[in-house]
Amino acid sequence: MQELVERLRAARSVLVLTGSGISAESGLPTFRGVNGLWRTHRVEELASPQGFARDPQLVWTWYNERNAVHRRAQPNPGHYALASLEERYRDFTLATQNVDSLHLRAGSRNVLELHGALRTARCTGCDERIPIDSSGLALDRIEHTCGGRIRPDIVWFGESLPRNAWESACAAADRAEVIVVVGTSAVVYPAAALATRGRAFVAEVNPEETAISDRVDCVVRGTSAQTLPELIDRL
Ligand code: BV8
Repeated sequence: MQELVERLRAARSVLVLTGSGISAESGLPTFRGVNGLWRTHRVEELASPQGFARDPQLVWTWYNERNAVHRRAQPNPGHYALASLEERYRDFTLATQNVDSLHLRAGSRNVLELHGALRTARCTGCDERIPIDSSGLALDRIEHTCGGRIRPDIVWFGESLPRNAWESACAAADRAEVIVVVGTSAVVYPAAALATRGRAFVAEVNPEETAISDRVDCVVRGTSAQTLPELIDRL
C-alpha cells in the first residue's frame, strides 16, 4: 500500500473504478461471488432485453426488490473514504459499475454511472424518463401511453453504455496518473478496460485475485471498507 500512498500524494489526476464489491460491506450481494446475484438468479431472464421483452413483470419484480434493498442499505466506510479522497484533487473521477447510488449517498460528486442506476426508468418507445422511488415501479405502469414499455434505466448485456459517461470515463483514464480499481472482478467490458487504459499507475483493492491482477502495478489485498480508510489516513 505504501507505493500507492506515495503515488496518490504526488498525483494531480485520479480515476477510481468501482464494482459491486465496494457495496458488499453495505450488505448488498455481488454478482459472481458465492451468493452472488448471477449465482442465485437466471441472469438471461432478468437482466437482458430479451428477458424483459418476454416477461417485463418478472424483470420489474426483481428490480423492485433490488431497489428496495438498495434503499435500506447504507454507504460503508469504503464509500465515505472515496468521497473524502475526491476532496483532495481538482481532477478526480469516480466511474462505477454499480446501480445502487451508494457513492452519491456517501457524498461523492463526480460519479459516472457506467451501467445506469435504479433511481430512474425509461420508456422503450418515447425515451421518457421516470423517477423511481423506494416503492419501485407499479407493475400496472409498465405499458406506457405511447405504446412503449417502461424499463429499468440499466445497461444490460449487449447494450451500449451511456455515451457521455463512457466518453468521460475514457478521458479520465487517459489523463489519470493513478487509477484505483476497487471491488470488481474486471470481467465485464468495456468497463474493465478502463483499468489498464492509458499510462497511469494502477492499483487494485480487492480481497481476491481478479482478471487484471497480473496487469496492475500494485495489489492491495483486503476489503474496501477496511483498506480505503487506512489509505486515506496514510495520505
Ligand atoms: C457492451 C446490469 C457494446 C446491471 C450488468 C456479446 C454481445 C455483446 C457484448 C458482449 C458479448 N460478449 C461479451 C460482451 C461484452 C459484455 C461482457 O463484458 N460480457 C462479459 C460477462 C464477458 N459487455 C456488455 O454486453 C456491455 N455492453 O459491450 O456494449 C455492444 C453493444 C451492442 C452489441 C455489441 C457490443 C454491457 C455490460 C453491462 C452489463 N450489465 N449488469 C444490473 O443489473 O446491475 S453487468 C454486472 O457486472 C454489473 O453491472 C456489475 O457491475 C458488473 C461487473 O461485476 P462486478 O461489479 O465486478 O461484480 P462481481 O461479482 O463480478 O465481482 C465482485 C468483486 O468484488 C470480486 O472481485 C470480489 O472479490 C470483490 N469483493 C467482494 N467483497 C469485497 C470485494 N471487494 C472489496 N471489498 C469487499 N468487501
